[in-house]
Amino acid sequence: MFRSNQAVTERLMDSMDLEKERGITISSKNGSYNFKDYWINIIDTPGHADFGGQVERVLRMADGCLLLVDAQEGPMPQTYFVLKKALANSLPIIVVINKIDKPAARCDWAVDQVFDLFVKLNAPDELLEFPVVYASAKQGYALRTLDEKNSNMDPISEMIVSSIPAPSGSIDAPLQMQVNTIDYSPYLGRLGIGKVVNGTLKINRDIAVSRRDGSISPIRISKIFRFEANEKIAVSEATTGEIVAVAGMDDVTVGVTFTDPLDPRPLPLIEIDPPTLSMNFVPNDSPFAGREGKYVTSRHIEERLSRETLADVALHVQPLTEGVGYKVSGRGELHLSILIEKMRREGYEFQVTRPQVIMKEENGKQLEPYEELTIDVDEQYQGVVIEKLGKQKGQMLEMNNANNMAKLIYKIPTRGLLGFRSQFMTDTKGMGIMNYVFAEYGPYAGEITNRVNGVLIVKEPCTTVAYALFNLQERGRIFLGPGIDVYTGQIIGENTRPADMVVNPAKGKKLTNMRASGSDEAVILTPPRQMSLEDCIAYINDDELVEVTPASIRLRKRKNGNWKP
Ligand SMILES: Nc1nc2c(ncn2[C@@H]2O[C@H](COP(=O)(O)OP(=O)(O)OP(=O)(O)O)[C@@H](O)[C@H]2O)c(=O)[nH]1
Ligand SMILES: [Mg+2]
Repeated sequence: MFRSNQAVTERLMDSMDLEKERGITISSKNGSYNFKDYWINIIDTPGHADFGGQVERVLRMADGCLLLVDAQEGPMPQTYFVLKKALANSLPIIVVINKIDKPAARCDWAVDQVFDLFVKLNAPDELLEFPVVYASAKQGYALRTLDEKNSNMDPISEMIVSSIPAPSGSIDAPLQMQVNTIDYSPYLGRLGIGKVVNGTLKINRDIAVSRRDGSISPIRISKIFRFEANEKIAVSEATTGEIVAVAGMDDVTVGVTFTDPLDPRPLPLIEIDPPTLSMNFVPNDSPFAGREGKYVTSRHIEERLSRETLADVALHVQPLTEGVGYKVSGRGELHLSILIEKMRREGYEFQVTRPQVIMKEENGKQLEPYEELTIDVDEQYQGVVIEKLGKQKGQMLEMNNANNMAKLIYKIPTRGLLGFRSQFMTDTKGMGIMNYVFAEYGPYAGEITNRVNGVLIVKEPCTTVAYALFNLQERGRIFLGPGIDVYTGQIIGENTRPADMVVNPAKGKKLTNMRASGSDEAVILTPPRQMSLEDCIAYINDDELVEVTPASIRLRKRKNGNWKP
């Protein structure tokens, strides 16, 4: 779709800032391209299990799937998850073994692993003969067989044309288009994205909308856009099989159907797996409240959260029964922390509590969510990882060692994974890969301690001083540097002991007339431990909060907790 002189960035469809920064897809995107006489619509989905809610709903727009598998790593837990969803929707599947340029690529092995996965998921026999294409997305070529030479992606497009049927549906049937994704444009407001399943959608015609609650009411669509390459092009109508974005319905939500007012035929609602993790979002009541944020009231927070639930059906928001604030439930740590990060960048300021997994009760027994965790790690770090996972109540299901690498598969309570990622990255010096996916609800695994150490708490408002921090280093690990304003109750470090300790990070040296010649003037500080948003969320206890503003992330003690200045 691009002229030869056009610059095309890597990972073109990962257009959000956060996606570029983190190198992962967060939101599903649409695009399309021309191949010979065909117009091929593509939908990119996130792979990470925390965003699985999106996979469930965008699959409704698809007539087939490309299942991407790394030629060296083989299928991942999320491959299992997305394949399960694709099979449940009876979609034809093309397996793309990607990254064949990697020196350690093992294509035949990867195909065998995918086959095993199909079998494990009870795929119908006809799907077991899935078509396979080999590719290097990075170098821009695809191959039908490993021994051929080729320098373009045509084999994939040919395979799409030959193995994925054109959209079914009839232009003459009454209109049906279900909204599967929401996009937002500052000029047009909310856009509903979906596939025209039957009939034709036209602007400024009377159509009906069937909402999630079953009500049907008239509506007018003011604009229709089709996706060409990665852009939106305005059109006056869209017919059966096209994936389009429509403007004009301000409160459009995922799941609504646009249909014929004379013969309304709502499409079935989309089923979404339930959330497993929740956190409270409360207005900021720290001494620094309102200093850095643009939107700070509980009204602002509510408005923003309810806007998010319109677009993200895997997210649930309820007002708290005790106190002001909202209980926000989602699919995992990443799902919620991305939401927090998005809000913070938009100018919101608020506080969040320690994440809680969502328990269930069955026959009087308490059940909690478990994940299947897969770890690939250099053998030298295997011991420390196994030890940590044991403490987190993980049960090892499988362990395979080959070429100095260990592959570990665990079943572990979702609770046990909170904050584990950053620990894992440190323990394995960034050389490990971990992936997890929701497995099932199982028996409560017992107490899991998220940290054994107490914290260092600021006694009174002050500005941190290097000399004081230097002395505090002996007591624990410091989270911030000198010259920073802090307040009573703020957490600035971790104690080496289990108890909390109240400290004064501004305590200067007693001045005397006697000065040793310069030697004690300059102190050398250990660099502070940088805590990311995810680190902070995983770190706090029940009597603590993470204060989130556009400029800062602070840890603090709750006001009415056991702690006293
Ligand atoms: N060597 C090699 N690396 C590749 C190839 N394709 C992608 N990568 C790299 O793999 C990494 C992940 O690529 P993405 O396109 O973000 O993968 P993804 O499956 O979309 O990831 P999520 O959307 O987060 O699930 C990037 O660093 C790419 O540069 C390939 O053909 N060869
Ligand atoms: Mg991606």
